[in-house]
This record gives sequence, structure tokens and C-alpha cells, in this order.
Amino acid sequence: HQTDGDLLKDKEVEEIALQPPPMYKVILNNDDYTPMEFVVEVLQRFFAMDEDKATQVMMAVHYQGKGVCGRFTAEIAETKVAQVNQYARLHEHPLLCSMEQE
Ligand code: TYC
Repeated sequence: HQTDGDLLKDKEVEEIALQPPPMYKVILNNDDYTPMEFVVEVLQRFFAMDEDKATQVMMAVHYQGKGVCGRFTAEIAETKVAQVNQYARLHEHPLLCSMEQE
């Protein structure tokens, strides 16, 4: 507000509020050991993909080294990464999920 020279003017507050939030890509990384069927299950379970879409994304990761599972705001992306890595570890697979800002 305008009571102090260091603070934001009302118009500046409005402009900031109108900015879309930063978005993050959630990335699945290839490895040599995680079974293909497990990756497909993960993509269906945590990213709401149907089996055909999940298979396409899994194969793209398998051949290209990594791939995008989806784009989310920071808190949702962090939650997806933690859930996938926890689920992979629970099943003793090295599957690695990570995120990067767009
Ligand atoms: N490369 C793995 C295999 O041949 C399959 C795989 C795909 C693993 C995608 C991880 O993110 C991954 N069994």
C-alpha cells in the first residue's frame, strides 16, 4: 500500500496478483532396472493417464532418457515427485522422478 515509500502501490499489488504462478515440469528419468509395467502403473496412478498414454510416455522416456509427466504449480509438483519416489522405493525400484521450473 501507499503508507510507506518502500511498500507496493495498490496498482502494483493488483498487477502481481494477476500474474500466473510459476509452473514446473515433473520429469521421469530412465534407468536400466525399473520394469516397464511398473512405470506404466505409476503414470496411471499418479498422473491420471490411461494405459495407452502411459505406455507412450514410458516408451518415450525409455528411448530418450527422460520425459515430461505433466506441468503443475510448485506445491503440486513437489507432492507428485515425493509420491512417485516414495512409491518406487516401497517397491524397491530405482525409478527417479524430478522437477524443473519452466
Ligand atoms: N528402461 C527400463 C527398462 O528397460 C524401463 C523404464 C522406462 C525405466 C521409463 C524408467 O522412467 C523409466 N526396463
